[in-house]
Amino acid sequence: MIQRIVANVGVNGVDQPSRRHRLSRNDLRILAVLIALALTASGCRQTPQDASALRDRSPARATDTAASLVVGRAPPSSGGLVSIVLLEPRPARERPVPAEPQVMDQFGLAFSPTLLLARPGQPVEFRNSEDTLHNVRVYHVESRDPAFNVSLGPFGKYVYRFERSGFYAVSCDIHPSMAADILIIDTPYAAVADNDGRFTLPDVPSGSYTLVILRGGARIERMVEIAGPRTDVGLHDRQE
Ligand SMILES: [Cu+2]
Repeated sequence: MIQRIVANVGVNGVDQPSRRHRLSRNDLRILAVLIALALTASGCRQTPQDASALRDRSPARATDTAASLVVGRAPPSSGGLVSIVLLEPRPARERPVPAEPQVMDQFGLAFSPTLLLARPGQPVEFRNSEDTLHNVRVYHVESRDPAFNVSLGPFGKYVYRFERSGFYAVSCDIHPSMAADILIIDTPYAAVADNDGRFTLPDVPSGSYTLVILRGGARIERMVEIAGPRTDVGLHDRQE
């Protein structure tokens, strides 16, 4: 059952045969717990030696201003199973919530992408890019609390800021086949890998991080050092 956790999720709006099949609420709950555990674990494993070593290695925080493009490869998608990639700074650092919105579009009677990541407080812009009336109904999966339900006329848009972390289910009542998911996650660097497993995380300050890859019920984790304008964190070939 756990293998289905992130099954049937479209990646970056790329069409997949089963992209309109939303994750089940149980699947989302399990994945939310996995992600919470991953974040907690990566935050708790820091030792005093780690902290002093980092301080010694990064005088005057000069390295924080050197941003790197981080690329890598998670296990590729198969059967619609995709990887979610998280990069946790060690030690934890504050990073301002981006002012630019994440965008979820409605076009061709489908949401795009069907899995969107955003941070708490970051604007999420819902668009209707076709000459059809849609609505957007969103609720928090774990609590089942409704977030909002708005009507979106042709070429309309609506901006919402999610404050609570977790998975949200997105649907359109007018077109019951339309469904998507939003993951609100308070981690500075998170991405959905593409079908080949490739991911990019831009503007990552130099330093030590825990790289966490979640795919279905599997969790891959390792320490990485980010430095220079581009860092390739390599290929992860462990499937389970
Ligand atoms: Cu619709």
